[in-house]
Amino acid sequence: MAKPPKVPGVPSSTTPQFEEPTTPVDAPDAKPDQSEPAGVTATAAPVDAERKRAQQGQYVTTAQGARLTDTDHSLKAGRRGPTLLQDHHFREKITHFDHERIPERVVHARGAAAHGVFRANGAASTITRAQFLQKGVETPVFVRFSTVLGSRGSADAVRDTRGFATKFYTEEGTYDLVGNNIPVFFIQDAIKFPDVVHAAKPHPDREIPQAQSAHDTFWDFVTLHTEAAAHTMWNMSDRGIPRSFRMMEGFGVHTFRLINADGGTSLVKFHWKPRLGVHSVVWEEAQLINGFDPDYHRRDLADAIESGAYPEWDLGVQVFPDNPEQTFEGIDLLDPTKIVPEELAPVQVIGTMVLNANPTNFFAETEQVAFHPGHLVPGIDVTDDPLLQGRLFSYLDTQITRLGGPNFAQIPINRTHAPVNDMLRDGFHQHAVHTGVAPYKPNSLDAGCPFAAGVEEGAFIDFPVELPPAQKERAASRTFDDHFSQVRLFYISLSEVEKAHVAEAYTFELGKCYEQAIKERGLQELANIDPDLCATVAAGLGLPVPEPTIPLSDPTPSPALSQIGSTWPVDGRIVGIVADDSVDVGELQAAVQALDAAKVVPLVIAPHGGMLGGAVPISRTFLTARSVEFDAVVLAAAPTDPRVRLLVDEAFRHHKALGAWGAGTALLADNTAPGVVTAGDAKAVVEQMLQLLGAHRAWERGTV
Ligand code: HDE
Repeated sequence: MAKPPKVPGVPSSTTPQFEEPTTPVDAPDAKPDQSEPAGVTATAAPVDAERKRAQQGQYVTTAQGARLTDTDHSLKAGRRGPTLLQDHHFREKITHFDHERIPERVVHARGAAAHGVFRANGAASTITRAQFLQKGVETPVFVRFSTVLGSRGSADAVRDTRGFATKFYTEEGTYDLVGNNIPVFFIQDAIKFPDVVHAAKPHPDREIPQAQSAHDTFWDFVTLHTEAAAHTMWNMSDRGIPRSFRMMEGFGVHTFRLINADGGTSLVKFHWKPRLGVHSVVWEEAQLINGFDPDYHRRDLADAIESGAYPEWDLGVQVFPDNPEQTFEGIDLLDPTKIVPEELAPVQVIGTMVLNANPTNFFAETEQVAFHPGHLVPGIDVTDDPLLQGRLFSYLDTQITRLGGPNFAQIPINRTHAPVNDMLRDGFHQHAVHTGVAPYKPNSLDAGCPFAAGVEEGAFIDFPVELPPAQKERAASRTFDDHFSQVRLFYISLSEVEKAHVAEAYTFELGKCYEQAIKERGLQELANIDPDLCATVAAGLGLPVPEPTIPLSDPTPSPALSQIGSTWPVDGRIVGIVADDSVDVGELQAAVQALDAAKVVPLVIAPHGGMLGGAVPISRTFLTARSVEFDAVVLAAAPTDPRVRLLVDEAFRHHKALGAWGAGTALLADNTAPGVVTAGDAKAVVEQMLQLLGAHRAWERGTV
């Protein structure tokens, strides 16, 4: 056969272009900005040697384990001929690829997760017999944070509620606390969930806007259902745009019933309190982040954990007597649009969670994890909140489609750490090889097993709640009728800065609606919450201010609802240091070391990549840096590049701490403004910057 003519530039397929590696190597070391800050002690070994292996072995094989000699060429009838049907490797590889995606979650599709451990302090032992809440017990956990509205590939820093779902792998079975970062919900009955989600998701004709609430159908729904006013107000507040998953509170939302060893019960609401405080970005910053780093929250969580800055939360409960009315101080505990102010019922800490390991594989763990509010353990039970009751059906149902059948509990991330002896059999993706012949009860063939357990054997007992006489009806409790007083309570509890953010958010979102009637209904709702807020938004929209249609309530403010006004640890915060080849490298190193020592991540920004003075690694260039990546900016030089000016202006506008020494001070237009510091040397600047960072932002600057 004649040799094919040589086409210039096209290598022969048999000539290797480079030597392929033939022995497995360890994963590369952490990147400079992910290395462990000095002073942080690892509480668990997150990545063992085995997990560091990029693959499972040395040679590539088929799914059946046959070693392959080539995975780059399909089997063809001649080099230029058609591909043969007999090429099993080709068909296996492509068929598997064709089926790599599973349906995304209908809500909460975009998320990020981490492993960790929960340690109980024993404070709950008088109110619950749950084994994992007894003093000193440590329980492995897996936590998934999420946005609600966006698709899997949507941006992180959108205005939305965040999911905060925790799987406790307890010895008595898996307990899931499937909560949000907002303690109230849009609706009071689960039957409306498809409606609110249809309204909030992208419009069905063009499928826009993605991951946004600033559109007509969302505002149409929430203004027609006044019960949504509370959740909407929380979304319009800074809670809707968190700085980090690590800086969010979590709430169980519903009231749960705890049962102690003596059979005594109490009603509780669960709270996760972040050790780093609750912090948010500002709206303009959020919008920029979504362009410059759509993976902002996912990256932040993974980087913090990889660097050893493990996030921690205290788990707390508000405890209420289990009275027949299920109310506390007049607040209906079964109404998921209501909170109980912490000043009325303090949050009592019952344990602490630390997240100390990133998932090894996103799909296997974060995507396939399946939570369910009905995954309960002895000592924790549900209440009759109609929203929770509906959820108890939905989560099991949804996994059957999403995870391809009824055996999703056998997927590694979903496997309980307790022994399983169910009588569930067969079905798609059955991994268990069940023994025995009698998966039914009672039986006389498998030695009578399994037997039912009693309380002494640690059985889960549905608490025998007594129900008042009732008739079947499709109706809500009359005590669910007050839709406004707590919305006002939330608003008046905020600081002036936070109130201004709320007004801006309503003005932005209603301003994005096309329908005049929807804007007017939005204003009418605000008139029933707070006249000043209503007037500010109306002025922004250029519309008349409506009169309230109900008497305004006069609630006592709850200071716990405001998220500013204190100082918090700065672990894992990111400080950008602007430098160039003119800087004193010794001073620059001093700044880097001082930040490192404070568990803060210093990122040097320079005109070019590589090193400065042969000693300081450059993490970002003027091309790759944008202000939104940094919690604070320090200037060690004053480059004339306009992108540096923009960096400083944006950081200033977003209330971030700014500092400078030496030549860098030339870039600070006003070094007397709040949150702006200058000093003679790097160490002194860093010291003051750390103080400012502890307060999160210099809110008193009074800019946008
Ligand atoms: Fe969910 N919710 N939800 N939800 N929810 C889901 O379950 C649902 C509600 C929450 O990271 C779905 O596995 C109904 C409140 C989180 O995997 C679905 C109602 C709260 C997550 C579902 C609610 C939540 C979900 C979609 C009644 C806070 C993500 C995929 C109105 C307390 C979990 C899935 C994860 C996910 C139904 C309301 C939290 C469809 C019917 C209230 C954190 O089953």
